[in-house]
Amino acid sequence: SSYRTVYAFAREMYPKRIKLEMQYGTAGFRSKASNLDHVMYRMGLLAVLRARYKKAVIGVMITASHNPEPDNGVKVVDPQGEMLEQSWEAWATKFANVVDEKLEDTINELIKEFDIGNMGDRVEVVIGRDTRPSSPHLTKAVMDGVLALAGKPIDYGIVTTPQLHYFVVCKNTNRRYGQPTEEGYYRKLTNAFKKIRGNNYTCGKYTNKVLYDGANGVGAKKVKYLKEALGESLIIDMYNDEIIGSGKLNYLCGADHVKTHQDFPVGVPRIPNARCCSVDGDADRIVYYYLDDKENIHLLDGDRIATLIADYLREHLTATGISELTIGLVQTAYANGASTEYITNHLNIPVACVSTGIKHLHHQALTYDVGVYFEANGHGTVVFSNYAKDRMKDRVKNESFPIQQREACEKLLSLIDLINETVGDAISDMLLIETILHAREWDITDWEACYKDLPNRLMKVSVKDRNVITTTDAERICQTPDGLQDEIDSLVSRYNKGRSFVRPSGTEDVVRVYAEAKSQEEANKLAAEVAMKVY
Ligand code: NG1
Ligand code: ZN
Repeated sequence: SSYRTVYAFAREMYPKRIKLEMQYGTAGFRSKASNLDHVMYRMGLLAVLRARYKKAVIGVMITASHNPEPDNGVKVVDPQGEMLEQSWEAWATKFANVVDEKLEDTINELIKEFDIGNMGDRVEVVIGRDTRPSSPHLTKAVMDGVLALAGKPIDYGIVTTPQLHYFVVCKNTNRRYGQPTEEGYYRKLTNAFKKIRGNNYTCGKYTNKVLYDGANGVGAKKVKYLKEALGESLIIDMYNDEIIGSGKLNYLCGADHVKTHQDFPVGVPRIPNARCCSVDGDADRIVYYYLDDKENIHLLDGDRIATLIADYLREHLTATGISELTIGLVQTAYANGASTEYITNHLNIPVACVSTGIKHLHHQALTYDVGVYFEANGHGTVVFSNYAKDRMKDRVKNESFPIQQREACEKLLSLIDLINETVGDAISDMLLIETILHAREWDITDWEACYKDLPNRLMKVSVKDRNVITTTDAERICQTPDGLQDEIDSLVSRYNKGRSFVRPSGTEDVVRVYAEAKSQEEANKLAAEVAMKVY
């Protein structure tokens, strides 16, 4: 039977050699690549079962995003491009951790729990990988897992995480979302971009050139195709495109480095006031920044990107005249307090705060007709309801409405084509940001002038068991250990514009401490004081 194959494969090719317990977290599994053979094989198995259960195509992405090059990881992508459903995360964890001898039993348990009857269906699992040297080997392990349960693996090779999400959605929507190929992806984005931009490449203070840091990863490889398709409409000066295996992936460059260390990346020329952006190792995040005349870096992070986008979309949404359409912006507790204040009081757009992890943001964003969501680290996108899309399509066609309203609808529909609604996408986000800056005729300092960030500090604290800390209210309040929240409150109350919270990381074995206050010294001090309470 096929089960004998599953077990034989597991024992002979991908035996579980390590004791290390792994947990499927907000970013799937992450570890040293050498620990992951059996995990990949088992995620291949799980993906087939998930595909049979959902009667749809499932995705598997092999990447450790912004982590160092020797790491790797895996995430399962659900049919509509979302992250794997929460109830199956526990199954993924179980699959990864059972001993080889129990693997078949676990498969049978899952089949029984979800009553998966169609075990003969030759379901498709689409697989993508980043540029890590370990990724080809780990891809083979996933494919063998898929084959062991008689699924059909489709290997897309090296692609960005958002490209893989896009392929899954294209396949599951009968190509209504686009063609499930790389060419289809570039065509969709660049056609929309060029259509909106027209022939006016520069406008006011906006210049059509951006310095792009590819983090020596897939984001560099892929932008080459984009550059060609965009031509003169946007000149992307690409830096940090080392060959695979150079060891330089994310090293002193990339979105995570720039955001975490507020440090200008190596490999990008230090030109004062030039608009720069960095993506991360799987190109699902982006941040912008520039150096001023004194060589100080100014960071424009996910919060800034979100406000830029939300303000612009709101303006167009109002112009459509379809008054019942709602817009909302979703943040996490890591969003800078000044951004929340600006959105709420100046833009008058409702803001929701949810727990860390893109699935929570995405989920909340779906409750609006236009839902903008970004994590401060630059991961985010916009989602539109089908209702909004249909209403706008109707209005474009209906000549009884004023021309301005119909044009606003048309513009928004083009913007939707420019946006990867499935997940945060550095390349699509960049094109959207460039489109808005162009429309506003802004240089990067105009964008920055919208509001002033509160000084803040993010720290990591290593503790014996990070899970003794539990939180509520979108992670802003500690429930346990007893008394910790009171201590934080009392520290915070001594600071001007003070705010602080702690939570266990979902991706690292640490507790994160965040603090903001009126001055950098105060933010640092508050973070250090709160960290002391966590030890
Ligand atoms: P954790 O490790 O749970 O804080 C980090 C990021 C998230 C998100 C995930 C990856 C911070 C503070 N946290 O989560 O925003 O990007 O990694 O999915 O940046
Ligand atoms: Zn990433």
